[in-house]
Formats: sequence, C-alpha cells, structure tokens
Amino acid sequence: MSVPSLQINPFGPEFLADPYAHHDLLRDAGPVVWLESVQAYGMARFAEVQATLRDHETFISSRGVGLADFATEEPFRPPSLLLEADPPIHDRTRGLMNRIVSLRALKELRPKWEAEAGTLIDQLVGARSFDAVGDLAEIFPMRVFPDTIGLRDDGRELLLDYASIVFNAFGPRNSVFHEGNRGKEQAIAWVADACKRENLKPGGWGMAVFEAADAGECTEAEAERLVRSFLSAGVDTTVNGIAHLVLALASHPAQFEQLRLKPRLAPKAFEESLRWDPTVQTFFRTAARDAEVAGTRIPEGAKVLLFLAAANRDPRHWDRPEEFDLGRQTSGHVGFGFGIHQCLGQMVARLEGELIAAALAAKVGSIALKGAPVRRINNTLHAIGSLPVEVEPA
Ligand code: HEM
Ligand code: OVM
Repeated sequence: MSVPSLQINPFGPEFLADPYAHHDLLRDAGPVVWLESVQAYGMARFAEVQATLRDHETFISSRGVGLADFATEEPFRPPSLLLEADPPIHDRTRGLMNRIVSLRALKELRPKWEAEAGTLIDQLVGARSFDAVGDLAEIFPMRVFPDTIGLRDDGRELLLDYASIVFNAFGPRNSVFHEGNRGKEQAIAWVADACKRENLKPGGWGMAVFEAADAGECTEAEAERLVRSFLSAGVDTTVNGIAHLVLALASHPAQFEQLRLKPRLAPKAFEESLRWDPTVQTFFRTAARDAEVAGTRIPEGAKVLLFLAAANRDPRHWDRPEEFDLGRQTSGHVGFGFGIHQCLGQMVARLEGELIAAALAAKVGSIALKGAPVRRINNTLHAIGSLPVEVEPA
C-alpha cells in the first residue's frame, strides 16, 4: 500500500497556533502518513498511536523522541536515562524512580498540597478577576513541586524557561526553537547546577535519587541526570495541565456545574481535561528494524511522529471527542503516553490537578473567560501564556 504524502508542517506556525484544527486532515489521510516537511512518518489515529507506543522493541526511544536521530546527530543535551532510553537501561532507571515517586510518598504530600490549593483559590476568589496562568497554573506547581524535589531556593523561576527549551528541542531547529529559546540560556546552567548532590536539600526526591546511587542502583553521574528528568518534565507539563483544566471548565459551564454538585468528580475533571487537551502534543519514535503498521512498510531508521493529542480526539475511538464531558469514560487516553514510558509523574500531576479542581468546586460559583486564551507557541507543548478569567464566589 502506498503511503499518503502530506505537505502540512506539524511544527509550522499555523499548525502550532491551533493543532486541533489540523488533526482531521492527518487522521483522515490514512492510518500512517508521510510528512514531507519533517521527512518522517506520522500517526494520528488512536489505534496506531497506541499500538506503536506498545511496541517499544520496534519503535525505540534511545535514538531520541524528537526529530533528531541520535544515531547520526548530536543530541541537544545528554540523553535522558528514562525518556530517551530503551530496556535494559530503562528498566533499571525507571524501577529506581518508581520507588521514589511512590503511592506512599504522594499520600504523605496530599495534606500539605491540599492546604496550598485551598489558600491559593481563596485568595483568587477574593480578587475575582485574575490570570488563570500567571496567577494560578504557574503558581501552584511552583509552590509544591520544587520543595518536593528539595531544590535550592534561588533561581527556581528558571524551571519554566528550561522546560520551554527542552520541549522546543524535540522539534526541528525552526524559528519557534530559536526565537522561543532566546534569552533563556542561563536556565540550562542553573538546572545543571541544581541537579548536583550538594545543591539538593535532605529529605527530598532529588536526594533520594542520590541515596539510590549510594545503594549501588546507579552511578553518581546517572543520579544527576535522573534528577534532571524531574526538573525537565515536572513543571511546565502540570502548569499547562492546570491551565487547560481551567479553560475546559470555563468554556463548559454545565460541566463546571456538575463538578460543583459532585465534588467527587474532581479527579475525573482533571483526567478528562488531559484527554481533551493533554498539552504534550507529540513525541517521536525511531524504527529499530523494518516494520509494518496498518499495511504500511516503515523502514529501519525511520522517524515516526505520534500525535498523542490527535489520538485523544479520534472520532474512531471517542464519542463526541471535541466535547469536554465529565460523564465519559476517560481511561485509555494517551495524554500520559502508553506502555513502558508512560509518564513517571502521572500521580504527581493527577494530585495537583485533582486538588485544584476540588478547590474550585468548593469555593467558586462560576468561572467566566474574560478574553481569548493567549497561546505560548512551543514545538511540543500546547501551552497557554495567559488566560484572563473572572470568578464568582460559591
Ligand atoms: C513521560 C506527559 C507530568 C515526568 C511522559 C510521557 C508523556 C508525559 C506523554 C511519555 C513520553 C514517551 O512516551 O516518550 C505528561 C503530562 C504531564 C506530566 C501531560 C502533566 C499533566 C509529569 C511530572 C513529572 C513527569 C509531574 C515528574 C514528576 C516524566 C518522566 C517521563 C515522562 C521522567 C519519562 C518516563 C519514561 O520514559 O519512562 N510524560 N507528564 N511528568 N514524564 Fe510526564
Ligand atoms: C526527561 C524528560 C524530559 C522532557 C519530558 C519528559 C514528558 C521527560 O528528561 O526525562 O517527559
């Protein structure tokens, strides 16, 4: 079967400004497409995205989950020992990290995080009008996550700059990469420093990684790079997850009313917002051998771009996919990925999102958008720069 060849550029300004407007074209062209602009295969239907994520032996991560092929190109930074690793290395690093990001650790954090969410939402309800990004979505994760890692106090604001750079770097070296990263370079040196043992506070998840090194589970250098994973993936993702939760609730008032009536829907509200807009739009894989997907041959060495957000709204899999609906079964969405690389921090993200949804349900009577969301363009994240809202107290 010959593969449909498309001219559409998934890292072009029109696409990134409104990815959802272009997903039908990708999904309808076929189960597998050839993307001329990036010289890669693409998959945007749920079934093929999920099947490709599942087959980590054919579609590997160690040659990079961005456009660059680490077999032939210099990686942007030393590769992640989780995201950009295959078994057996991945099994070891992931096992070690899973023991740190444990159910028990999260249970311990909940009361403190819950109190922080309540305090913040009380203050915003008092203000009535605020920016749901600058005053809420960026504030809450920054109040809870860096302390959990045990990061040094100075310079924490650079975490957001760092994440922008890292997520831009999965795409091509286009103007989004160059212009988006300009002026943010000092974040790279700051993060490198912040990951060192001597800069981590005792009792945090950062130091716990070094304790695993002391126990012989990884080397000291590996520990530094694993702490870097927390800092790379742990903030901008939840910032935009919370921003999209607020956008979803503000733009679906009947659903917010359901949440107010049944606050036990708070976890569902965040999960459905992740299906509806998972923020992390895409990741690549590389074919480690000749493969075939839905009748299309994919040769060894080919890059494959997986459109996670398009899979989450594929009408072949979801009923009325564009609608944010608290009544739906959300399980199986690929907002956190699927298979062995499925998000390490998913319980962290879910706890943050649930607590914000619950605080809004308890304290807010209605949320209205006071203007269109202003997008912050990034090669990988569907990010919001500002989201003006007005709330009424409950
Ligand atoms: C992996 C999304 C929050 C750490 C992933 C993957 C996705 C994702 C899609 C899979 C990557 C792949 O298959 O190649 C998200 C979203 C989040 C979020 C949407 C928030 C709403 C977090 C947080 C942390 C984190 C809070 C840190 C505590 C990681 C790490 C990986 C990962 C280290 C790599 C795991 C591996 O390769 O085994 N995330 N993430 N993420 N995430 Fe998250
Ligand atoms: C990492 C990493 C970096 C960016 C994203 C991510 C979504 C992981 O360094 O392991 O997962």
